[in-house]
Amino acid sequence: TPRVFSGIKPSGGLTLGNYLGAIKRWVEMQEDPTYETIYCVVDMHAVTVWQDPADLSRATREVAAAMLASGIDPTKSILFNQARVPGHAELGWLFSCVARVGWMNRMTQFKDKAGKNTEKVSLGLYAYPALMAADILLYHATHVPVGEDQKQHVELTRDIAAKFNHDYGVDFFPMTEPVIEGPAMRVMNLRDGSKKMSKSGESDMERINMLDDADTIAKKFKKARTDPAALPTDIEGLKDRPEAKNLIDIYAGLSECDAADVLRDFGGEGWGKFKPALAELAVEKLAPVSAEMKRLLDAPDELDAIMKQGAERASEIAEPILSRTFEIMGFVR
Ligand code: AQP
Repeated sequence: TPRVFSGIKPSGGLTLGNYLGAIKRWVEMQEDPTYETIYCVVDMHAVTVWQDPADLSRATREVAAAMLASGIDPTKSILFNQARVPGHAELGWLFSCVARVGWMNRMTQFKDKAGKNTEKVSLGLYAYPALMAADILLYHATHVPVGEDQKQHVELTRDIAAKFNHDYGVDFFPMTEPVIEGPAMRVMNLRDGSKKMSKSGESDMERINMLDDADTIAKKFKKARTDPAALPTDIEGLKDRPEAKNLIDIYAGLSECDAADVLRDFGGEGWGKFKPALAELAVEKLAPVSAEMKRLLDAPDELDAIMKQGAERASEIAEPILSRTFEIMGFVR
């Protein structure tokens, strides 16, 4: 059966981008009987930038809670955190020796995050795509649902698999497909429509957090940047209006329809009408999820037990694949 793997970094509170671009679609894939689904809190990726230890623990549980509260069912999917399965780090090292420095140099996310001053960034941030390839290929995952921002890293995963297979003359690692669908595949920053909405962006006003309360959500949408023109009546009218497009895409993502449907209802209206409707919709969709997240965060033992059990199931799949990888490479173990 096709196997799905995806992960979220516990590098801060989760955003609406993570929810619409990742978690919501993971639930859909879980419910599709064609797939076996593995979802991971990728804590080892989080420490590519500084994480206060207490924050890392909290964020790890928050990501797990968000997945569970959104409908990830640990009896249907494997849900665990990466640090509990050492095979990720082991295969990550082996893949660091397969990947080429030139490939890493082309990763736009690294360039965005590191800026010009690479003296100050960790080696891990640079090597992160090799660990991500290991996360996926440790399970021979065939499909990776991700936001558009991660497409380049999934392509790199294929390059690593192909080079490994070629160099060792085997047909061992599969060619993983990125699965990028839906209107909200890229949720943008509320203050700057050219940047994506990120957990670790500078200002809290630029993102909606999954745990934001109703008033905060309303305030953030009200202050979201837009141009002064009214909403267009068709999607053609969204060209060169990134902030307008973003808010309409968010509405479409939350209400599970297309931008064209949203414009059929709101085309010609002003932002004064649309923004409160958007805030109301976001609150309606997020409130039950955040209430359940809070309940789970008050029961860390329950969360930890679920992640531990998930890690045991993940290890059962990973171990034979990792052993075979060592064997193919000629390690004496
Ligand atoms: N803005 C977004 N729109 C759509 N999808 C998004 N994802 C993240 N932001 C958006 C998707 O969420 C999944 C998990 O991402 P991640 O948390 O592992 O890493 P990230 O993409 O680096 O997320 P952030 O929020 O930007 O974290 P920081 O600020 O810490 O780097 C992925 O599937 C991603 O596509």
